[in-house]
Amino acid sequence: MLRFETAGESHGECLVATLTGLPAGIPISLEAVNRELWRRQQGFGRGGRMKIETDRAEIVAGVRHSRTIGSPIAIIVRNKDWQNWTEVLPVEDGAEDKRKPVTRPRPGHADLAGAQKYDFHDARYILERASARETTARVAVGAIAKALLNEFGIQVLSHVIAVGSVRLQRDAAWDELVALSAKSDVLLGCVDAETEARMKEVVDEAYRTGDTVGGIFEVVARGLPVGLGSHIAWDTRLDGRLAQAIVSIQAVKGVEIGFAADGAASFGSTVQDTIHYDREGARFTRGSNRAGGLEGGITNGQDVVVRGLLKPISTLRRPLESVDLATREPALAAYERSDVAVIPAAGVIGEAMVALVLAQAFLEKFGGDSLGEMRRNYQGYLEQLRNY
Ligand code: EPS
Repeated sequence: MLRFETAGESHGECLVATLTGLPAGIPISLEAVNRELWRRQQGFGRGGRMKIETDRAEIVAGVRHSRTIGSPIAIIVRNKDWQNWTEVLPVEDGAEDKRKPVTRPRPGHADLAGAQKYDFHDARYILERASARETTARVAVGAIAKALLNEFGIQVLSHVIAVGSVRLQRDAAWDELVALSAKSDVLLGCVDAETEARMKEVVDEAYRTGDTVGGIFEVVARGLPVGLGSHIAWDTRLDGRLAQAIVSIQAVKGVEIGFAADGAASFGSTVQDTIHYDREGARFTRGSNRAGGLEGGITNGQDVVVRGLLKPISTLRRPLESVDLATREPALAAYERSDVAVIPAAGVIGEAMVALVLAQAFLEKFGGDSLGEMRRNYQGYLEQLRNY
């Protein structure tokens, strides 16, 4: 069973991630992990924190001589900003007057609900962990999951299909996603330059007005075999597992598998992906991929397509109405600094989450203690499919 955990506060010493359950022998490139961390930091609309941080992974367990050794992998990403917070968030008591209590909770953030639940009168302890800074750790382990999937010809990429009300009006080709992922200058992660320019205008407006803006990212996984996940139970259905993974990303409020929203507004005759057979290639084919590569919670061999619907970030430079936790008087919500738009970064995080769920499903089906054992299991299954 592949599982991961993260720990770390946004302004603490570092972020930590562990990943357990990978077989031995998977080639790991630190450069590739760091590239993913870099991608997560990009995009027009990111805030001042990204100028402070240059996220780099330190793999401290589970990888030796550039390969996994089967034991738990542990990764650290240090927060450069920590040096500015040593007196604010010390592990031991520290000076009371150095603390930076947050008593004016931000609508939309975890501040108020978290403070009530954990019985804090300072929302700092909540926001430090609720912050999307935590996703740095997810992207680090997601890069390791991608390394496993790559060994089996599976790739996971993303792009931005909407920023505010501006939406990409065409399909994106796989090659465009590949080109996007290789770029060294990320604007808004959209494959269409004209649409991206209009997306930028929306973010510009949010900058001007002290507002924030949300959007939609799409994650596409290519190269998957038929048969990951299962229809047999609610928690084995891969669509449900992917949905949970995506909605667990900070600021994501909705998820769509394939063309779910369009499908709900259409008749069945136009929505389902018709089945055909290619005798020369001896394989089943489909007339379209509106199901997003999943039927009955099982991969059907088409691209898996998952979208995340991101609300605008809840920290606004022009703060919303709130109440001071100490006085109970009306007050404007707290503001230190924040991002204005994070949709391309959320796409990279979405890739990591999808890669982790797919790697987990892949290991359930083909798992072994070494990469070689997994390959044999996988080849045996492909043989079964060929003989079907
Ligand atoms: C983030 C770092 C944070 C925020 C953001 C994500 O840095 P700081 O709080 O120091 O500015 O920019 O977190 C939030 C969006 C949030 O609401 O907390 C990061 O590394 O992605």
